[in-house]
Amino acid sequence: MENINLSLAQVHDLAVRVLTTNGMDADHAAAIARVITAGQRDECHSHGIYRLIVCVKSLREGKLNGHARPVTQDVSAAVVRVNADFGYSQLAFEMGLPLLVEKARQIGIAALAINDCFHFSALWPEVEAIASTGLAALAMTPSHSWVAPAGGTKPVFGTNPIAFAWPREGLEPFVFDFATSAIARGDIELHRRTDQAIPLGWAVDNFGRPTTDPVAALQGAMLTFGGHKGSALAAMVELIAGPLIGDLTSLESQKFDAGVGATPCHGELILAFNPAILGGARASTGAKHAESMFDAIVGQGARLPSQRRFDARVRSATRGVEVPAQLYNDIMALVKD
Ligand code: NDP
Ligand code: PYC
Repeated sequence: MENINLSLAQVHDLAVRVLTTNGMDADHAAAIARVITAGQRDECHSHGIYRLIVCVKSLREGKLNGHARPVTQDVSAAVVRVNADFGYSQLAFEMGLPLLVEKARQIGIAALAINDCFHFSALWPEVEAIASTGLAALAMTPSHSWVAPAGGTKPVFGTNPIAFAWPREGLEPFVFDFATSAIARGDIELHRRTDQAIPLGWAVDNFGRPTTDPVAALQGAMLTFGGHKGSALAAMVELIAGPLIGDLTSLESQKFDAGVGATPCHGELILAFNPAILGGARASTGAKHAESMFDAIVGQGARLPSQRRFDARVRSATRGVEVPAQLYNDIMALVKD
C-alpha cells in the first residue's frame, strides 16, 4: 500500500486544521494534536492520526463540546478533580497535571479524577508526563461496552486501558500501556479498513462464535486478554475509573452514545506516587533494585515495554512518519468537506 511521508510538524498542523475547521476551539485542538502527533511518532497506529476521523464524527454529530471549558477543583490534600465539560480529555489532563504533581510531592500519593470527558487517546503520554517529574504513575479509563466478560459472549466492559510509568534516572521511564481487551478496538478498526483478517482470540461474532472477520468482531464482542484475569482487571477499571469517581461505566457510556458511534464519554483516574516519600530513606536503594530488575529482563534478551515506541520516536524525529495514502485522503476530506 502506498504511504505518504509527513514530518511531525505536518502531522501536528494537519490535526489542528482538521479539528479547528470542524468547529473545535484552538486550545483543545492543540492539546489533541500533541497526543495524536506523539502516537503517530511512536508508531502507535491505532491511536495516531487515524483518530481524527472519530474526533470529527463526534464533533459533527453534536455529542462533543468543542468549546468546553474544563474546571479544576482542589478537592482535598490528595485529590484533584477536573470537570472536562463534555470536551475531550487532553486539555483537562493538562490543566490538572500541575496540581496532581504538587500534591504527590507534598504528601506522597495523589489522584486526579477527570469527569465528563470524551476519551480516545493512549494513556502513555499522560503517565510519561508524570514520570518526567520523578513520580511513578498509574492511569485507567473505561470506554464503550464492547468486551465480553470471561465465560460470556455479550459486551459489558470497555477496552479499559491500564498504563503505568516508573521514572529512571537519566533514562527513558519504564512504561506499559495496554487495553484489558486482547487488543485495542482501534486495531480491529484498522484491520477492517485494510480488509485484513484478525487473529483468533480477539473477538466473537454476534452468535458468540470465534471470528477472524473484523466486521463480525466489531458487531459481536471483543474478548479480554488472559481470560478471567483480564476480565477481573477490566471490571476493576470500570469500578475505580467509573463509579468510584462518580462517573459512567462503559455500559452507561454506550447508552449515552445512543447509537451515534462517537468517542466514549466517561471519567478517567490518574494516580501519582512519590518514591521520595513512600521509600523515604530507602528511596535510592529502591531505585537501584528497580534497575537490577530491568537489567535482569534486558540481560536475557527480553525487552522492556515501550522500547519499541522509544526506538520509533528516535526514527520519526529524523525521518518523519508514514501514513497510508487512503487514510491521508480520508483525513484531507475532513478538511475539504
Ligand atoms: P498492545 O497489546 O500492543 O500492548 C501494548 C503494551 O505492551 C505496550 O506497552 C507495548 O510496548 C508492550 N509490549 C508489546 N509487546 C511487547 C513485548 N514483546 N515485550 C514487552 N512489552 C511489549 O496494546 P493494546 O492494543 O492493548 O493497546 C494499545 C493502545 O490503545 C494503548 O496505548 C492504550 O492506551 C490504547 N487504548 C486506549 C483506550 C481508551 O479508551 N482511551 C482503550 C483501549 C486502548 P511497545 O509500545 O513498545 O510495543
Ligand atoms: O482502541 O479500544 C480502543 C479505544 C477506545 C477508545 C479509544 N480507543
